[in-house]
Amino acid sequence: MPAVSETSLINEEERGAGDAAMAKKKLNIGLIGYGFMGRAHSNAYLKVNRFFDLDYEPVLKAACARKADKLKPFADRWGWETTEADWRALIERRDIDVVDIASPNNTHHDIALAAAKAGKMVFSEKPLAMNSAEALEMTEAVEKAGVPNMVWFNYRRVPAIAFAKQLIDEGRIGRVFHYRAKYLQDWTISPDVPQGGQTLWRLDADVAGSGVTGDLLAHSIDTAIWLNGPIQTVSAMTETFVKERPVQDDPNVRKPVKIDDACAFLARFSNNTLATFESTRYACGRKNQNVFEMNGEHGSIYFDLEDAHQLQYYNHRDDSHVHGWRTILVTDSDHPYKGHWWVPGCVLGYEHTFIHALADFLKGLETGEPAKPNFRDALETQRVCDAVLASAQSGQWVQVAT
Ligand code: SOE
Repeated sequence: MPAVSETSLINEEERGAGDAAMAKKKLNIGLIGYGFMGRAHSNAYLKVNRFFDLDYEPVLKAACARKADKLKPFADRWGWETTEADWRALIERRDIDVVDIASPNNTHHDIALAAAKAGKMVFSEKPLAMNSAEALEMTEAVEKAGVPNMVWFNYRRVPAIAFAKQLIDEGRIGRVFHYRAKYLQDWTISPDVPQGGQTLWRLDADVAGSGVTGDLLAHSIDTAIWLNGPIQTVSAMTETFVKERPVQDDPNVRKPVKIDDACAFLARFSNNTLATFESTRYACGRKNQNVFEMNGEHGSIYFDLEDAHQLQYYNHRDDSHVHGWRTILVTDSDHPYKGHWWVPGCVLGYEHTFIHALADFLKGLETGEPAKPNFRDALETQRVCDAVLASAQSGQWVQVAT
C-alpha cells in the first residue's frame, strides 16, 4: 500500500465519520510542466473519478514550472491549488504524494531520481529518458525506493488497441508472422519551423534526446511489445531532411539540426515475428497516423489512430465464402473502458486515453496489482530506441540490450 501524505489523511478525517464509507483516499499530485502534456494530465486528474469508481482521488495540489507568467494562468485554468517555481521545492513538500513529470525529456532523469529518493510515487511522460542509461538509473531508483511508478504511454489505453490485445490474448489470430507499424505526422516539413524553446524542444536533440525515434516510434514500440512480446534485433536507417533551422528564441540564428526527422527499421521479435516500423514528421497529410497491422495464422488485425474508434479484424477461420475484413466499432459497453462512458456508438477521443491510464494506475494501487507500463517496461522500449539509433549510425544489425 503506497504512502499517502499526512495532509491527505487529515483531509480525510476532517470529512467526518458520516462520509467515511464513501471517502476517497486523497492522492496529492505535484505536476511539473504546463504544456501539451501538462494539460492532458490535468484533465485526467479532474475527470477520472467522475467516470471510474476508485478508492483513490487525485488532488491537483501543486503545479510547477520556472516561468511564472505561463504557470499562473495554467494553474488557474485547471484548478491547481498552489504553484512552485522549482521542482526541488515541490519534491521537498510533505503534502505531495505523486510527482508527475510532464516537462521536456532532458529533465526526466534528475527529477525522477530525486522524487524516488523522497519516497514519492513517480509518473513520467514518454519517452522515459534521453537514453537507456538514464532510464536504467531511473528504473533502479523507483524500484529501490519501492514507489509506485508509471509512464504515460497513453495509446495502450485507446479502447480499440486494448481490444486488439484482448483478441490476441483470446488466441484469435494465433501465431503472429508479421507486425507492421507506421507513425506519421507532417508538422515539421517547413524549414522555417524553429527548433528549441518553449514549445519546439522536440526538434532540439539536446533536450529531446532524439527525433521521431524517441517521440513517435517509442509509442509504436511500447504498443508492439505489449501486443507481441520483446523485440530482439533491429536494423535501422534515419535521415535529417532539414539540416538547419532557426532557433525559436532568436529567429535570425540558424543552427544545425541533430534529430532524426525520419526513421525506418526492420525488427525481429523474440517469438520470430518479422516486423517493419516507420516514422516521420514529413508525411504530407498525415497528422497523427499511428498505425499497426498484425498478420497471424488465424487472422489479422489493423488499427489506425486517425480512425481510433474502429478495429479492423480478419478471421481466417470463417467459412471461405464469407471471408472479409470486419470493421468493429469499438464503442459497446463490453469493449475495454467503454462501459465507464457513454452509450454505444458515442466515440471517445485522445484525452480519454490519459484518463484510462490514470484509472488503471489508481485501480492498481487499490488492488495491489500495479498497472503497466511502469518504468521497467519503458526501459525496455528505451533500449529498443537506443538499438535503433545505434543501428542507423553503424549500418549494422543491433541486438536489443536486456
Ligand atoms: C509529437 O508531435 C506528439 O505530440 C508526441 O510528442 C505525442 O507523444 C503524440 O501522442 C502526439 O504527437
